[in-house]
Amino acid sequence: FGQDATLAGFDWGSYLEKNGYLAAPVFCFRHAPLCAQWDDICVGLKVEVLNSYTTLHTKVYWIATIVLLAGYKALLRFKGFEDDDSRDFWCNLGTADVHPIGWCAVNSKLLVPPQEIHQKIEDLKSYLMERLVGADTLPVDFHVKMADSMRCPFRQGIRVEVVDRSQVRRTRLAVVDTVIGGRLRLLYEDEGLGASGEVLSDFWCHMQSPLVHYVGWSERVGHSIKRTDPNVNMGTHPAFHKPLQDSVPHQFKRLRTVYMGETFFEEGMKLEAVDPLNLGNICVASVRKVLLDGYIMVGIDGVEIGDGSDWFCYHASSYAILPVGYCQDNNIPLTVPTGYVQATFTWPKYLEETGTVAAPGRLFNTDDIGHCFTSGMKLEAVDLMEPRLVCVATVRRCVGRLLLLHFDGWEPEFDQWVDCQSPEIYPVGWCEITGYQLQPPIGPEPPQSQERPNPSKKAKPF
Ligand code: MLZ
Repeated sequence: FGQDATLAGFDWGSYLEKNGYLAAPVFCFRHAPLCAQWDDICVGLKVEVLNSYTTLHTKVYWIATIVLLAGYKALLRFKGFEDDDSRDFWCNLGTADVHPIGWCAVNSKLLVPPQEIHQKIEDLKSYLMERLVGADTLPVDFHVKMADSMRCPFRQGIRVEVVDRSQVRRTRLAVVDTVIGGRLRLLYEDEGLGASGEVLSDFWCHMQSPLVHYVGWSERVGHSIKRTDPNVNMGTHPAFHKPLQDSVPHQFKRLRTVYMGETFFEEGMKLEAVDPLNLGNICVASVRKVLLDGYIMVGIDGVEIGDGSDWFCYHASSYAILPVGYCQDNNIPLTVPTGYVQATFTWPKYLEETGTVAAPGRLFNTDDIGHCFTSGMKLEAVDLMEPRLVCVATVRRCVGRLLLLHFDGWEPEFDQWVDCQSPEIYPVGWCEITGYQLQPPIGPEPPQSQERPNPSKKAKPF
């Protein structure tokens, strides 16, 4: 499964232009390469870019102006075309042969205008001087910074603890097989290989994902972990060839410290939580167990299997746990336990009936941290149910720090709530830069139905 957007003929530039879509700017994505530098990248900047409108045999460059930005992609217009937009072209600032003004001079490259303009410009030298002195351009270290921000502390053969996709309440030891753009392809170390040595199942996540941890984490916080079956041998797979190396805490993102003193989450307290197996639903939920370091196990009320196998671990600072009443206050449909009706469900009644209390609101990380996403913006987002797939997506709603993402061309059942700082969402053009495959929209948008995702339809885990 999975398609390659480029092979499928998908092109971000024409997709956005044709439909008048807006892309989320790079500076919205804190973990994304060049995020910190992006404040200075704007429409009007001038660059030196490869000029392919020439019959010369050597590579030559010409000056262009950014006329539009979409994530990492820029719509460029060569100097000399001025108001003529017929030759505008998209290029990815992260990958293209595009440089700050002055780069050609320093690197002994030729600045040659496209044929047509050449005839119009009498004195090239004074033309360039006039137009370029003091022009805003890319920072000189743009490509160096880009390369820096692509560095990653993970490589093949590093062991981690990661959620077990067949039983989400526990973790399992896995080994990094591939790293692309900070996303890790993980192989469970006792999954076994197929008859011809092929991998039977893998798991993808970004290195900053809350689902992946250093070796020893589960034991430390009291999370359950599957014991590795010593009889399974992965030895023939390249990821297992070299001696494995255990990952350590500093390779992972530090979570905000929470104080678990006098008042913290307690077993039985009620809350609202994003259903880990149906990320478009926010449900009535309970704290099932309190672990260490600010982690809690949460169960969705009414759908629990009963043996705790579908409990899910969330950190107290997670976007995915919310105080009771959050959905109502924010006009989000709350998924209620079977036997209840959304229209008549009220928290006070439910708490009374179940003899439980709501988790105190101050324990939740619902502070408005501020972000610059708005609904309608396009981006590249991981389908967290099939986390290998990075897809063309749209921000459908923004509520506090939560974003409801829609996958273009897919039914609304596939929509997912994510954190605005999720490491699994990327600016337009990220796949192209990292060499990750992008999933294009499948067909046109399905007709907008009024129906909500059906809470009883359990998606398969991840
Ligand atoms: N196996 C799945 C893939 C869905 C991927 C959707 N991504 C937005 C299906 O076809 O149902």
